[in-house]
Amino acid sequence: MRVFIAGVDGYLGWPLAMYLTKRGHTVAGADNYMRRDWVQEMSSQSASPISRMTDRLEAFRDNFDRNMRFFKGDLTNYNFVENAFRSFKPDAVVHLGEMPSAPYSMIDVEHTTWTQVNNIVGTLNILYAMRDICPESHLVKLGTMGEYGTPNIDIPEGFFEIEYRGRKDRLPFPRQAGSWYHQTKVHDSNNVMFACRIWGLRSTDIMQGVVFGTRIDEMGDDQRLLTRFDFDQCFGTAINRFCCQAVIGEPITPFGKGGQRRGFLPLRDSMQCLTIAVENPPAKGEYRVFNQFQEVYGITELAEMVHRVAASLGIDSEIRNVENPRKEMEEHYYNPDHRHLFDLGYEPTTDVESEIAVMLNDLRNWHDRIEARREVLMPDVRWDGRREKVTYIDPAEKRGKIRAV
Ligand code: USQ
Repeated sequence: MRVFIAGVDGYLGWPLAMYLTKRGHTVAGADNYMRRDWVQEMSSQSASPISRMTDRLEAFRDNFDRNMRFFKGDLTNYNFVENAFRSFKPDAVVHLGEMPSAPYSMIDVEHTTWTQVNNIVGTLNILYAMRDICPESHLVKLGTMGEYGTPNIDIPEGFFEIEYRGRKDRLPFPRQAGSWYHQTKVHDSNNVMFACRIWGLRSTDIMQGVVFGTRIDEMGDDQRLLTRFDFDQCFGTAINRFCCQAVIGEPITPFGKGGQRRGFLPLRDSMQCLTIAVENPPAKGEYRVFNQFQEVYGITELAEMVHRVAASLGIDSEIRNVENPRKEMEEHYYNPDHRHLFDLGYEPTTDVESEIAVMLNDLRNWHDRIEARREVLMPDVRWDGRREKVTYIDPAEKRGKIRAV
């Protein structure tokens, strides 16, 4: 298949290009390197030393014996998207090209409005270009489990049967996102669903959980193929940050009570799941939703797991809860379905504990790069609009709170 990856320079996009190529697909990618700029704006850098795109493409050729076509440009520019699709003629478009950080979107009005315009306009441009240039192609759109929020009932995969005043229907499950960023994914979902209905496009909307991990096997030992790995408050996800904290001897920081539950997925399994979606397109006009995660864990459980695995590798770490800069439920019910991908053959390749060991070993090699930006670990972007570093919760208070969970 000819697969176009929007956002090919990112944490998921770059490894996905390799993973798909290894499976015989022809891959092209687009990016405008914004992720590199955002992380720099946070005064941070990738823990893994990533290469420039020209070096990445050369390494790609050396390792896979094929060229990957690369289009540099901005998805909010319709002409760019149209020309890229005309020239590459994709069978599938994997859309990873959005601003992915909840805290970044909460900084101030400029960051909020920019995030909303960037994400929503980029997706609309892709939908229009698909309609006009490749209407038979399949859009694999990266959404987020965060679209659903944390309702006090089970979460189905996108739709549920509901009976109301004696009548029944199959309707989209309510979305209650927790940040302006997560809201952009909700708006995208509505727009993609509408485009499938009116234009007969086909799409898989992926509600992905929190991804973690430093590598996939396809990278081999070639350092030029490394994907990025962020640990700052905006672009680092929970376990990734916890591992970096452990490696440089900073406390591991569950926010608030640490009873938040989320679906988690190793990077390797994210690649496998996105590929399953690409290789099993829905029918024309169909809009389907996959909940994409391996297992649900509580944040404290994960912090304890990182602490335990680190100890087994001779790394001494401590867990210290900090004030929660977000407005979110810190104890809640969470039981999302995730059957579709398993039905299509998803087989988890690793368990969280083993993957954490792999990560810690990699991160030890990049110790100095994390150490050099140690100050970016403590968050100061708060959901109430204040920009003020959080502080550690008093240990006695913390113990009381954890017992209550
Ligand atoms: N958290 C901590 N301590 C930290 C960092 C995070 O306790 O140092 C907590 C947060 O409060 C939250 C949970 O961990 O309850 C997850 O936070 P996160 O920063 O790992 O993930 P999130 O902001 O939800 O966003 C990430 C990706 C985003 C994706 C989302 C999937 O950045 O692109 O959409 O995961 S999900 O979480 O299912 O919405």
